[in-house]
Parts: sequence; C-alpha cells; structure tokens
Amino acid sequence: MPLTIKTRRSRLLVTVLSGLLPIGLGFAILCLQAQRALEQSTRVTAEEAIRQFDLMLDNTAHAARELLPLAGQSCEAVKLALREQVTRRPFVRSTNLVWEDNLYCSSLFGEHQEKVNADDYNQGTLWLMNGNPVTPDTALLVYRLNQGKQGALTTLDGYHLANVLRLIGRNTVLLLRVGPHWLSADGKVHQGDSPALPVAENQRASQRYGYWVTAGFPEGETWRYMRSHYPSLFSLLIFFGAVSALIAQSVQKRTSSPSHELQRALDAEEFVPYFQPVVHGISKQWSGAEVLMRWNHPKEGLVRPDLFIPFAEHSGLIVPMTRSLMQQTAQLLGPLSPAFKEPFHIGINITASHCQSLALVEDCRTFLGAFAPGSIHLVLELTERQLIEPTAMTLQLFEQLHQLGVMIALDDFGTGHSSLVYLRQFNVDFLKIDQSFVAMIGADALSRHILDSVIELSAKLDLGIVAEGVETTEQSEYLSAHGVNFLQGYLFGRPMPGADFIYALTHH
Ligand code: G
Ligand code: G
Ligand code: MN
Repeated sequence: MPLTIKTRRSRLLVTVLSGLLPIGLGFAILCLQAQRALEQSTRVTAEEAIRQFDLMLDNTAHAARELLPLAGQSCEAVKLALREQVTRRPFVRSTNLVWEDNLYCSSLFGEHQEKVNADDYNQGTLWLMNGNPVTPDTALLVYRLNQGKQGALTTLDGYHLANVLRLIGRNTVLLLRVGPHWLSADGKVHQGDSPALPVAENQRASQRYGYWVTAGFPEGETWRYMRSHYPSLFSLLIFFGAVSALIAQSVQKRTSSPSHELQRALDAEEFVPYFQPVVHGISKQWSGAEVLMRWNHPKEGLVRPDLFIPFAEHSGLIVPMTRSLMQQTAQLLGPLSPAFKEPFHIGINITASHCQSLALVEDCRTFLGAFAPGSIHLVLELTERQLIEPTAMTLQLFEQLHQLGVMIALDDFGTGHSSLVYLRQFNVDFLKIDQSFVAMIGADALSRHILDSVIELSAKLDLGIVAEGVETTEQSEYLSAHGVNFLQGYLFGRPMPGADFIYALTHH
C-alpha cells in the first residue's frame, strides 16, 4: 500500500532514538560535569596538602638552620640548644647534629653514634622512614641540612602528616611521596608504586621541599558522584526524553499521514494521466479518450487510483490533483488539436467535492484555452455512486459549465440511484453504462433485459451513451447494433501513457 510506506518498526525506532538522544546527551554532559567537579576537587586538595606540608617542613628547616653552625661542638655543649628547638618549634620531634656523616648528638639520647647515609635522603634533604628504634612502625620524616662536614637532622612525626592526609583528603584519596617511599592516610609507609587513582588524578610536587602529593579517586567515583549530586537532574532528563519521544511520535504520525504523502507526491508531480481510447460505436474510429489518473510512485511503481483517490477526496487534495492532471493533458494533447477532424472527446473524472466552488469553471476554461477552438468536447465524468447535491451553488456551476460548452457524463451508470429529475437538473449529456452491465451480454435473458432497458431509457432522454468495459467483439457488436454511440474497453485499447496514446492516435 503506497500510503503506509513507513513501517511501524522504523517509526518505533525513530521514536525510541528521539527519546534516548536527549537522555544520552544529557547523561554525557552530566558525566563531563562530574568529572570536572572531581578534577577541581583533587586539584584543590593537592594544593592544600602541599601548603600544609610546606608549613610543617618550614619548622624543621628553621630548627636545622639554627643548629647547623653548632655541629662539631661537643654534645654536652649543644645538648640544651637541641632540646630548645624541639620545645619551641611545633611539629619538630627531635633534632640531631652530624659531623662527617656521623650522627653524634641527639635531643633524645644526648651522646649517640649512628652512621648517616646521604643516599637515603631524597635530593639529599628528605627521608620518609617507617619508624626508628625509639618508635618502630611509626612514620617519621627526616629533614637534613648539610654544609661541609657539618650536618643537622630534624625530624617530623608521621602522625601529623597522616593527619593532614586524612583531614584534607576526606573524600579524596591523598598520598605523600618522598623518593621511593610513600605515606598513606592510615599513617603507614610503603615502598614502590602507589595505587592507581584512575579518576581525576592530580600529582604535584612541592616547589620548596623534595616531596610530592597525589590526590585522586578510585574507579567508579564519577558514577557515585553523579548519583549523589544529580538525582533531580536524572528525573529531568527522563522527562525530556519522554517529551522528545512524544514529539517525534506525533511528527512522524503527521508526516506519514496519507494527506502528507499525497501532498509530497503532488509536489513531485507523481500523478500522471493515462489515456484510454473511446471509439465511435459504428466506425470504431478513435473519437476520444478518458483520462485516468495513475500514481507513478518512486517505490511502489504504478498505483491504481482506487487505492489513493478515497484519501485524496478525504483530504481535499483531489482538487489540485485533478487540476494537475488537466494541465498535463492539455500540454500533451493541445498541440495535436489543430489536426483533429471532428471534436475529440476528452473525459475527465471529477469528484463531488470538486463541484463545491466555481473554481472548476476556471479550470475548464484554462483547459479549453490550450486547444484549438472547437477541436474538443470536454466531458466531465461524475460518478453515480457519489451524487452532487442540487444547491444554488452547484446549479450555477453547471449552468456556467454548459455555457462554456463543457459536457457532463454520468459515470458508472446503473450502479447508483440517480432519478430522472436529477438527470434533467444537471443537464447530463452522456450516460456511461457501467462495465458490469456490458459483462451481462451473452449471459441470461434477464440481465440482457436490464441492459436493453438502460439503453432504451437513455435514448428516450436523448442522452448519448458510452459503454464501458467492452472486452469482446460480441459485446461490441451487440452494443453498436443497439445504438450505443461510443464504446470503451480493452477490446479497443487499455489505458496507456501519454506518449503511447499520442503515437497510437497519430498512426491510426
Ligand atoms: O483506471 P481505472 O483502474 O483505473 O480507475 C479506477 C477508478 O478510479 C475509476 O472509478 C475511475 O473513475 C477513478 N479515477 C481514475 N482517474 C480519476 C481521476 O482523475 N479523478 C477521479 N476522481 N477518479 C478517477
Ligand atoms: O469508473 P470509471 O469508468 O471511470 O473507470 C474505468 C475503469 O475501468 C478503469 O479502472 C479502467 O482501467 C477500467 N477498464 C477500462 N476498460 C476495461 C475493460 O475492458 N475491462 C475491464 N475489466 N476494466 C476496464
Ligand atoms: Mn470514468
């Protein structure tokens, strides 16, 4: 069926996609937004951690700077100075003096002997160690200041560092790394690779001391963030999706409606005239043609009018469609008309809705203007199955049509129920006997009797008769013998395209 080309499946697909598109797009935007928020959070966290660690290390650096000149003096002489720094400087846990890589004096033990290995210190200044003999398994950050044989070591308790990692990090995973060692928020020192933080990882080094911090989130954090922050936006997205799907549904319904499809076909000039010859009852000469509409559909091929005329009538498009058919017919046959010896009958099928305005008169006037004067008889075929109401308007219309010389044929005669009054009111010129009656020829006597009565009636009313659907010579001979003026049917010619018709007409 040409008028339901779009399948339900493809329509459903478009609807679903239209619904999913805003949801998918919105989801992607929220995803990006969440990622950006998380990146911002890890950046701020890392920056803040660096600020705090730098502040703490400033105290150890100060203490070391003050004590360095004392290195070399006897422990007994500097012991108090070492302890004073521990007391006065926040975060400083112990202070130590070194001479020639030998730790010889400590705020904790006083006189002491311990080898100092410069390689333990990252960039020679910082060493993150997992405890010492005094507090094993407790992180300790050692700051080393060196000058010639003199050296000062000040230490910072890992407790403070882990506290910063915990407090600043909160929702973020935050790590402190010094050389090959790293400290986690639980206060443990590890060696080697730190865990991967695939979401919004931010690594930054201190500008002043030899350490760096890493902030980030484990896998799945983006989704967790979105779920906790955007629940109302999710509902909104689903709402937009539903609205978009509904709009797509209704737009599709409209664009795939029969009238939309017919309008498209009309604009694309897909409605073309076919011509079926009408021959003279006695001479069998081609004396006219009925114009029959065909839809040259790009996918469905040639479509018969019964399949689309009802839609065209319903939508009102039948009027411009018929007008287009008349224009094409005039263009094709108009140039031949000076050669017509007798007025050529051109039958055009008209629906009742076309008779609702006087525009039809103008259409006919334009049509006739394309032909040599007097070279044709324009016959409007009105089907008996769909009678026109006799109103002031329609009576005036037919009056004007007759003045133009346009003739009226009652199509499919015998299948409807027009009264004699009707025939006279509209000044009908021809009756087109429906093919079902013609098919009765050769059948039983009763059927033939009905046909004979129709022919007789039209003769009495002084109407011309056209017999439709003549397929056999028997029918043809019977009808001419009974005085039927014109014959139409496959016996003489099938409906054919304009070019074929013109070729046949000019070579007859
Ligand atoms: O040619 P045939 O199969 O083709 O025509 C089928 C029906 O369509 C017939 O009843 C004929 O009257 C109708 N028809 C054909 N062309 C037109 C037209 O241009 N306008 C109208 N209203 N009916 C047409
Ligand atoms: O309703 P109307 O008379 O306008 O339509 C004519 C219809 O009859 C068209 O569909 C046309 O194709 C068809 N037709 C024309 N000649 C014959 C014929 O000899 N036999 C049959 N069966 N149909 C015909
Ligand atoms: Mn017809």
